[in-house]
Amino acid sequence: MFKKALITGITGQDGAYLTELLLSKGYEVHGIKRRSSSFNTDRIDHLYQDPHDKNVRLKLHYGDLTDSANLIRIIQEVQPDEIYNLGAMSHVKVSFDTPEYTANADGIGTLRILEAIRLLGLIKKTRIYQASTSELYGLVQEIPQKETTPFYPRSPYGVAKLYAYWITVNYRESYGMYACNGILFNHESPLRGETFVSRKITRGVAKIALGMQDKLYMGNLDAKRDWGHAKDYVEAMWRILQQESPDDYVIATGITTEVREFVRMAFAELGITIEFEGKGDKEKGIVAACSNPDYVLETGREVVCIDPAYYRPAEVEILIGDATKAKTKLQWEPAYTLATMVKEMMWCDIELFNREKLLKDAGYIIKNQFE
Ligand code: NDP
Ligand code: GDR
Repeated sequence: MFKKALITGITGQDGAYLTELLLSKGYEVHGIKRRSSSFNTDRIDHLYQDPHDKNVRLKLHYGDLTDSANLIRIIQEVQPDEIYNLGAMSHVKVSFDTPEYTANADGIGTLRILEAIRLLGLIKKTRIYQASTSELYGLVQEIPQKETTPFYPRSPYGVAKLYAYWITVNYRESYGMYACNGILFNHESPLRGETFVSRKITRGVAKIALGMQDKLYMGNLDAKRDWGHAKDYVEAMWRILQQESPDDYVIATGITTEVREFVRMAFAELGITIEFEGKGDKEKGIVAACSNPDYVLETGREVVCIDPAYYRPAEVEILIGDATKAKTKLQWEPAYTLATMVKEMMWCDIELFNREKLLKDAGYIIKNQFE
C-alpha cells in the first residue's frame, strides 16, 4: 500500500522539491494551496496530473492555515500518514509589516493542524513534520547552533515559529503524537522566492550582466548565513518522519558565509570580478575585471550599492548550524556545496533572462511581464 502525505505550502520552494521526492517514492501526495487571483502553482506545474486521468497521485485542495474548519475537513478527507507543515508567511522582513497575520498563519496555524489530528482521532496514524527554523536562534547565544542551543528570536516571524516549535513538542509530550521539528538553516535553489537574498542576487547579477538592470540595491551585507540547497533539505524532512521515535533535528551545512561573499561568488560565476569599497550605507561593489566576452561591463562601474530600506529593525547577524545529530541518526549528508548551488542558481537565472531578452528583442514582449 502506498503512503499518503499532506503538504501545506506545496506551492512554495520546499513544497515543490518535497512533492517531487515523495512522488518518486511512490506516495500519494495531497497539497493545500491558497486561492489566488493569479496562478500560484508554477513550481509544481510540471508535476500536475489531470484529475480526470487514472491513478492520479498528486491532488490539490484549496485551503489556508488560518481556517481551522477547512484544515479539519481536508485532514478528515485525506487521512494522511504524514503531514508536512511547510505553509507559512516565510519572509522575515515582511513579518515586521504583518506581525499579526504572521503569528496567525505561522504560529496558530501549526496548532490548528495538531488539534485537527487530535480531534479526528488520528494521533496513532498521522506523523507530523513542523518546518522550524534557524531564525529561532536569533541573537547569538552559542556557535555553532545545535538542538540544545537556547532560542532568542529577533522578528515576528521568529517569534511565531517559536510558538509553533514548542506547541509541536508539547503535543508530542502530552498526547504521544509523532510530531517533529526540523530546525532548518537557510536553504535556497533556482525555485527560491525572488525576494530572498540569494535569489535576489542571482536574478540581479544575471540582469546586470545581460544589460537589463543597472545596479543591485542591497541591505545588510555583513550578515552571515549557513546556506544549503532545498533539494538536500527536503530529503532530511522525509528522513525525520521515518525514524522509530519522533525527535527534533538541526539541518545545516556547518559553513557560514557573508552576504557580501554570496554577491561576489554570483558575479564570479559569470567571469566578473567585484571589489567592495566604502563602509556602511556608503559601501559599493565595483567591477574590477570582466573576463567573459558575453558580458560587457566596464572596469570601475558601480554595480552594487546599499539601500537602508532593506535593513531590518532587528537583525540576525550570524547563523551556523551543527547537524551532527542528523548526520548520525538520519545518515543525512548534503550533496550540494555553496559553490555548486550558486552555480546552478546563477545559470538558471541567466537562462531565464536570456529567454526574456530574446522575446523582448524580437518584439514579442511589449512590457516586462516578469517583474
Ligand atoms: P515559501 O515562502 O517558498 O513557501 C511558503 C508556502 O506557504 C507557499 O506555498 C505559500 O503559499 C504557503 N502559505 C503562506 N501563507 C499560507 C497560509 N496562510 N495558509 C496556507 N499556506 C500558506 O517558503 P519555503 O518553501 O522556503 O519554506 C517552507 C517552510 O519552511 C516555511 O514554513 C518556512 O518558514 C520554513 N523554513 C524555510 C527555510 C528556508 O531557508 N527556505 C529555512 C527554515 C524554515 P503561496 O504560494 O500561495 O504564497
Ligand atoms: P532570512 O533570509 O531572513 O535568513 O530568512 P533572507 O534571504 O531574506 O535574508 C538573509 C540575510 O540577507 C540579508 N540581506 C538581505 N535580505 C533580503 N531579503 N534582501 C536584501 O536586499 C538583503 N540584503 C541583505 C538579510 O538582512 C539577512 O541577514 C530565510 C527565510 O527562508 C525564513 O523563512 C527561514 O526561516 C530562514 O531563512 C532560515
